[in-house]
Amino acid sequence: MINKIKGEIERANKIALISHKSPDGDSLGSVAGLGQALMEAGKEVTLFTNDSIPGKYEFLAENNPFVQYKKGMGKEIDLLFVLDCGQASRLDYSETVLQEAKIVINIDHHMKNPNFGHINWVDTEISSTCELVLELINKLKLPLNHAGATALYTGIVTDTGSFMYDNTAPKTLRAAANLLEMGVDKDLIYRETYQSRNIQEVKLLGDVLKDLTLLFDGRVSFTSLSQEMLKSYDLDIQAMDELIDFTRDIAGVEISIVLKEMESGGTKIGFRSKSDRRVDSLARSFGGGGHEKAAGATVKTDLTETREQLIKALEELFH
Ligand SMILES: [Mn+2]
Repeated sequence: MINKIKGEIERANKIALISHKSPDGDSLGSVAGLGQALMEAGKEVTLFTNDSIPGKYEFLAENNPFVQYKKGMGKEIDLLFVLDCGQASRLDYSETVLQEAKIVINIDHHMKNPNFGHINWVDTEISSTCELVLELINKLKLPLNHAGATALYTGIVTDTGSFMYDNTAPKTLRAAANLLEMGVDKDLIYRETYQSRNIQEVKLLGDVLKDLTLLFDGRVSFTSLSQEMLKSYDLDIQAMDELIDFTRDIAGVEISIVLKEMESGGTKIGFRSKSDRRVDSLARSFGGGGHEKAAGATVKTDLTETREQLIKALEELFH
């Protein structure tokens, strides 16, 4: 596997990397981390995104030249890395890049990744794509600079819930320690990622929590955000992504669910679990995917209908 990837990197003149829609720290971090290493190695590299970068990750954009992908831009690309992307459809409109680029390497850690690349390195046991990318960089002996190390540390921190989730293995902490030894400013990363909340989000949080419902004897928490609520606080659908962790952390809650109404009228569903009940299979039954304890789906139904369907699915789960 490593040798195959090595051969493709050596052969390629133009390399691009791409993140998934609604990018998180792991998605942007892995693209920037591997991208920086390839740039340091003298390759011509493009860092594609297909969505706006959430405010809390803007600090990554300061040192990494992200470019918004547009149809056709992949035609000149010899080698494309798709990172942290559990399904090709997570690329949204930029899925066309898969046909445009000559060779596609898919590196990921999501369950049931369908191996849509020419080369696929999927490790569902590892904490984050960033940890996997660091392993790749070390094995290929690629040079990692400060910006790249910062990006990888960001992805490891965010995908492990600051080293709190059970995907945090001894080797995850070793990887993080190696990055800190390279001079990564962890305080800056925490401040930007967790301590730079938008005041409008905090105010909306107050409103949303008033309508929080607990179902199944308090084992499931439900919250919904309509477009109207988001707009009245001047926020978009990417906002309030910590709400789901907040409601998961209520005593007795095993699964937290947050519904967000999309501009199109459909619904984005987020799932978190802190028990043995897996949410990845639940997400898959709604056409989505993810990890055992953190997953999501996007559906065409509105908030009310989605909620009804979810309650039916949960009745089976808790039966
Ligand atoms: Mn990830």
